Formats: sequence, C-alpha cells, structure tokens
Amino acid sequence: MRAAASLNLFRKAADVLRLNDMGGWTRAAPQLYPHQWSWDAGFIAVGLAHLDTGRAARELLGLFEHQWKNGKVPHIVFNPHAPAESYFPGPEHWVSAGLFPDAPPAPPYTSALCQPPTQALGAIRIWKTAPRGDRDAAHSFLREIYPKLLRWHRYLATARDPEGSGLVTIYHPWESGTDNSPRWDAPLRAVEVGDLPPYRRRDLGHVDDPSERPTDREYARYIWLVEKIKETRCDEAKIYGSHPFLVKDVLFSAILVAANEALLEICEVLGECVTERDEVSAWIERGRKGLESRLDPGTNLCLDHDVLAGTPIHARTVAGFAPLIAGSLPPKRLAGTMETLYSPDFLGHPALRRALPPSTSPNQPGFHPRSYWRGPVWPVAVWLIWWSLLRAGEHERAEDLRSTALDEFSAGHFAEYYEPFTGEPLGSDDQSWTAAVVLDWLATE
Ligand code: 2M8
Repeated sequence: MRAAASLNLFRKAADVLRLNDMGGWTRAAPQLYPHQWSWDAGFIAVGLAHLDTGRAARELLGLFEHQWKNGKVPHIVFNPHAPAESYFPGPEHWVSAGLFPDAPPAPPYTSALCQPPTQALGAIRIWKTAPRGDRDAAHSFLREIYPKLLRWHRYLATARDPEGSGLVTIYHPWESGTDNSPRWDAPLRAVEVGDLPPYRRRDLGHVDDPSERPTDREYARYIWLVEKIKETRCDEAKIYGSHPFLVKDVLFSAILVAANEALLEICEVLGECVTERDEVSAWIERGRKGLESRLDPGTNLCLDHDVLAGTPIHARTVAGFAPLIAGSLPPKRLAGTMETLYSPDFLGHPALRRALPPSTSPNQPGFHPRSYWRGPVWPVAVWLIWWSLLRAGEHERAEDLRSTALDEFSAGHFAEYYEPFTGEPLGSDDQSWTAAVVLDWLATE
C-alpha cells in the first residue's frame, strides 16, 4: 500500500476508535453493539496501543474492574447509559449482581458468560509498542493487570476444564465468539427449548438484511441457554451437571494457550512471579496436548468436542486452525496445516475475491456467504491467522496475508465482516475491532 494511502487509512481507523470511545472504554460498534465486549477489548487494546499507551491500558483495566469473584471476565459489561431498546438481551435480562453470588456490585451489570481471553495479547502488545516516554507507565500497567489476568486464566483452566483435558468447556455459542458457526449446529439441535417469555430481537433493526444475522430458531436456543444458566445462579458444578450445551471449544482453548504465553512474557518483564511460572507453563503444555488430541487426520483440522454427546464436531471452519494459533507446531504438523490453509477448502478456494480465510469453508454444508460466522471473512479472524503465521516463522505467508487484508479492507468501512466472493461489507460498519486490527497491520509496515 502506498504511504499516503496507508496514512489516510490509519487516520480513518483511529477515528473509528475515537468515535466508539465512551470515555475510558470502547463500545464494539455504534448501533448494533453499544456495550463493552470482552474479547473485542483485547483486540481493541492491540489497536489502541499504537495511538495512546495510557488509553490502551485503561481499556483493559476498565474491563477487569468487572471481573467476577471467581476470576471470570464477563463477556459483556453493559453501558448504563445505552437505551434499553438498543440491545437484546440487555442488562435487565441478566440482572447479574442480584442473581449471581460471584458477580461484582452493579451497575454496571454484566452478562454471566465469558469469551476467549484475548486480553493478555493486548497487554503484552501495549508493553512492546510503548514509546520510550511511556515505558514506566506501561511497566506499572503490567504490574497491575498481571494478577488479574492470572486469576482469569486460572478460572478457565479449572472451572472450565474440570477434566484437566487442556480444553475449555463453553456453555453457550456466544462464549465462542463465533455465535452461529456450523460448529454449533449439532449441539444446538439437541437443545430442547421450553417456555420462553416473549422477547423482541433488536439486532435485526441494525442490519440491512436479516440473513446477515443468526436465525430466530438459533436465537430461541441462545435465550433458552441463558435461562438455564440463570436457573443455576451460575454455579459451575450445577451447570456441569445439568446444562444442555457443554462443548470443548478448540479456538477458545488455543487463544488461552497463546494468552498464557503472553502471561509468561509479562512474568519475564516483571522479573517475578516465579511460583506461578510452573503453573502457567503446565497450562500451556496441557492445552497443546488437548488440541493435538482433537486433530482430525482426514482434514488436518482440529475439531470441537460435544461433551454431552461424547462426539467430535465435524465442521470445516477457521477454528480448525486452533493448533496454529496455540503455537509451537512441529515442522511436519506445520507443513500439513499450511497445506490445509492454502487448499480449496480455505485460501485456495477458486471463487474467493481475495485469498483471505473465510470463517467457514465454502465446501462445508451450512456455509452461507452473507450470514455472520457461517462464511464471511472476519478481519479479527484474519488477524489471528496472520499473527499465528508470524509466530510460526512463516514470514512471507504472513506478509502476503497482511497486504491482501489491507487491500480488501482499505475502502474504510471497517465492517464487522465481508462477503468472501464479492468483498461486500456486511453487519455493522465502524466496528471497533476491525479498526483496531487494521491499525496494527498498518503499524507493522
Ligand atoms: C457478536 O456477538 C454478540 C453476542 O455476544 C451478538 O451478536 O449480539 C460476535 O461476533 C462476538 O464475537 C462479538 O464479540 C460481539 C461484539 O462484537 O458480537
């Protein structure tokens, strides 16, 4: 990309983050998502790190002010000033503080779910990009955030993995962040929805075409699962004993491994935490082993596991590259993964507008090029693959992906997702995490 065009795009991306800055925290998008989402915040911190060290640190510290007593970081912190009709299910639906013993005092209320732990990735990026004048402040930030990150990761490694498998169990497709992905079709089909009070979806009012969002059938299951979690008052043992949706999520688990590596890097910087180092290293090792145990030799993709059915979930999606994201693949495994990534199932598909990984393979039954996580290209998912290629030492491939992504997203919509065959921007415009990853790619130039 030419220097003037890069600068222009950088400015526009920074404007999006300013537009969505609610005073110390960033809403995920202007209309569709008026609250703070936890895995979005990790990516947003990566972007903000290139603009303002202090503001980037604040994004994460603010999120962790709402950490639950058991260490969980809630997937949404609700904006108390957002109109009630802006998002469903909103704070009134969760009423977390009244209902859940582990929730922090409210308002602001939080949801009772969680999302993949991207925050440590943001924290270490803040440290690494801090200009000389901000080094002390960045060091103090790491000192403050470190114990909070540790408690969060420990919650995931224990409460969400009572089997010690190295794989995180999710209770809801929203916890995966890839909500309507075909990954969840089979386990969701098995969920029998009981009586639900009437509700009105708000998301459909913020997109041009309802087919870009999950179906009503899926929403009924999403809301039902929320009801079931509320019934247990979020008691993990009860959830494990009775919940109708328990799945080992390989993408979530891989992000946890990468986040634990970032935690070890933070330990290095702080020059302490000797006792925890072994604990965190053990989580990393267990995570990688768990992921390897879920490899499908036929497709070379890593598969989620339905705990209740006791079966692997066969779906060709970007989540299948979980071991690449977890890192440290032996050369032979890395070569096999590259073959799959560049095969007609993903980057090599002949109809793609540009060689960017679609969220779901066009060859997967249930693929839909406009529907949310069922096919469109998501800039954050592209970023994860790019960053993992870099970590794997695949510099040329990473650079190709980065420049292709910048070409594709340079029109400045900063859309939530893109149609893979036409490049049409879909979902919300001015999505914060899209702007954040574009900033990071441009700063790498
Ligand atoms: C989407 O999810 C929310 C529910 O959490 C929704 O559709 O209402 C997902 O893309 C999720 O991964 C993301 O964190 C969130 C905000 O960007 O939106």
